[in-house]
Amino acid sequence: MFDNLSDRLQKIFAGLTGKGRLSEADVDVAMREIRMALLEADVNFKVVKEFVARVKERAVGSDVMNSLTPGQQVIKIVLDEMVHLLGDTNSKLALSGRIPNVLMLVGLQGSGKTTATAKLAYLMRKQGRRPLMVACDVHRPAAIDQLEALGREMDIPVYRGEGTDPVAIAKQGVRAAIDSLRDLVIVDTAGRLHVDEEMMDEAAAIRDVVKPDQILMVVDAMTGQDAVNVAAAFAEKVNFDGVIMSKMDGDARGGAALSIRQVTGKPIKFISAGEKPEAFEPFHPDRMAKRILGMGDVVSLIEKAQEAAADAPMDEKTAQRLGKGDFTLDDFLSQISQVRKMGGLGGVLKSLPGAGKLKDLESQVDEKELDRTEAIIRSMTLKERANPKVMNGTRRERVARGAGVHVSDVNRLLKQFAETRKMMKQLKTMQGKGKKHMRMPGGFPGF
Ligand SMILES: Nc1nc2c(ncn2[C@@H]2O[C@H](COP(=O)(O)OP(=O)(O)OP(=O)(O)O)[C@@H](O)[C@H]2O)c(=O)[nH]1
Ligand SMILES: [Mg+2]
Repeated sequence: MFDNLSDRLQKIFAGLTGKGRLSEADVDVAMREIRMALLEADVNFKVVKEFVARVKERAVGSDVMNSLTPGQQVIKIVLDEMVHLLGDTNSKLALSGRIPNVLMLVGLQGSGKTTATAKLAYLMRKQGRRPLMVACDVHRPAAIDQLEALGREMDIPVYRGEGTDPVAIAKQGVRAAIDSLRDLVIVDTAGRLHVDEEMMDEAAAIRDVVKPDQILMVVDAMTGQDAVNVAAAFAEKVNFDGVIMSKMDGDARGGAALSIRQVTGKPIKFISAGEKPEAFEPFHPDRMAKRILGMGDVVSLIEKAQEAAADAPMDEKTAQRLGKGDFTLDDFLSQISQVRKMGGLGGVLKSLPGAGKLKDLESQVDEKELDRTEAIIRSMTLKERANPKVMNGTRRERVARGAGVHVSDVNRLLKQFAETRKMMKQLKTMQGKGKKHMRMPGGFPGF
């Protein structure tokens, strides 16, 4: 699911993070692309418009953090706003203390109500509840058999009642739950192809007799915008408390999931993604946003970078020195410890977009190299670290002995350092001549 949207967003982000610096024009281009990607994913037009406006406002006005590149900063803002779009907090089911609690599922025909009734019962039983499912879909006799079959499979009882009055069946169902010491009733209702008066009235009548703790609207994620319109109609007529997004395993473009909260004001509470009873889980906006951004753990990397920066804020003098492209082996050392705080090189690499697709990433990353580099720098005196030019043959041998490495390792590090420093200086000179850009944080090439 969301594959297309994820791919598009990842490409946009790759363009951003690939740049050392971002101009306002870069941000504009990225915003336009994000807007297109969301519209093509069938996200509601108004929702997209507001989303892009908020991201842009924050991206342009934000204070750039030392440890984040401007590209990462924009991604972080997009993530925050996407979490907001999806509903901010985890939407736990609020159940009262009464026994039995009653949940009622509504939705269009084929949206996945009966399947979700069974999966929800299964999940609640895992949480220690004793559910009874009540089959109130009298319009399609096969629907009751379907629920019974699911109940047998999971070993959860189903109440099917007598007659053809769904309101009476619902009422008897709650009674049956009390008699058989069940503490949770889940009512499956009938769907229609379109929202119509009769269907709404029936749902409202069932609601009025069973007084559910929560009415959950089942929405087929694959139907996109239509689903959102249907939900809006339900919200007005029957009202409901939350949404179960079904068929998230299909090729849902994401439009329904991303729009429904903003359009109806109702949170997504569960997502259903497959035929198996286990394929049903509480909805976490933050996890979903990260999944949509398709960035592995890049987000947690950004969060760690923020923490690391908060731990070791750069002092003004260092910032100025680095701003001139002038840095020492001690700076190198502190950069290494930042990388370590972020889970080492392997952690950093694995978190980068697309890195998940690389095989044997682990073996390509030499964590030991970091250890060696750190040991070498620590074996040098402060004077040597500040001015590596004094490192003659004897000093190099002494440092190699101290760090437990070969002299060739010391030579390589010093050479690498000299090159990096030269490159930094060149970069800074070029920057000085270039036009004015958004401020960007320092950061060493090679890390
Ligand atoms: N792949 C997939 N299929 C699902 C999911 N949920 C439901 N389905 C399928 O969608 C079809 C309709 O599901 P039902 O649970 O019968 O839908 P309903 O809303 O009860 O339908 P009516 O009772 O006719 O209104 C069935 O074939 C289900 O197997 C899901 O999360 N993923
Ligand atoms: Mg059904």
